[in-house]
Amino acid sequence: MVRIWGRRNSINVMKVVWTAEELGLAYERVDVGGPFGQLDGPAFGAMNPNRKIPVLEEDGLIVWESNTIVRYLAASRGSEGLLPANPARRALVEKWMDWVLTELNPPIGTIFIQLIRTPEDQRDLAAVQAACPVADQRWRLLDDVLARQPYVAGDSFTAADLAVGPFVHRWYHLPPPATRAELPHVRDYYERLRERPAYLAHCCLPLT
Ligand SMILES: N[C@@H](CCC(=O)N[C@@H](CS)C(=O)NCC(=O)O)C(=O)O
Repeated sequence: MVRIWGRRNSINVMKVVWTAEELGLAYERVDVGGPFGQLDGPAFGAMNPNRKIPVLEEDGLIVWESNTIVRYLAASRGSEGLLPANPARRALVEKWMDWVLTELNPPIGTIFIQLIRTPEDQRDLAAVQAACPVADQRWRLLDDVLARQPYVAGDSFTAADLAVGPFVHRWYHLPPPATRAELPHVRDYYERLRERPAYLAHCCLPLT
């Protein structure tokens, strides 16, 4: 049985839970992190010395780093659809997973942490203002891609969408002064993702 450690409002936990659901896996999720704590304890530290969520546990195997967990789940279940075995086709999926970590997450993470997780009187609005145009640039790049194809890595739903999707909901629900450029293809993509029950149930949560 798969066990996923992490609170459900963590974007990286969402990605993993959504993957498990898309694969039809039986799994158990344990609330840790954020208000649930426990990341500082010795038991959690033995699983993940980074003291971050998510962590996946299966038959004695422990995996941390959400994208690696997504790849492990897809590959171990032989899901060619989510993660092709062919190296070239696989690279077209994986490059977007890395893009999320290195390009998309930093500006969105800054805006999210400041506007949602930081008390109003302690917010760094200059950091938000600096991050908004960077985020806009990242989304415009994706909008151009989605003008030519329905999913991030091509014509079908893949692990690239599992990495990008949770950010799309987050982006559309950030409050002012977060700004949002008009992005017709990202908007259509968001509607396409919302047709997937597991995306709606696990990634379209109120921002907390
Ligand atoms: N690169 C890591 C990032 C993990 C991470 O930053 N997790 C955050 C939640 S999204 C965390 O553990 N925060 C501490 C907490 O929840 O208490 C991954 O993709 O798994």
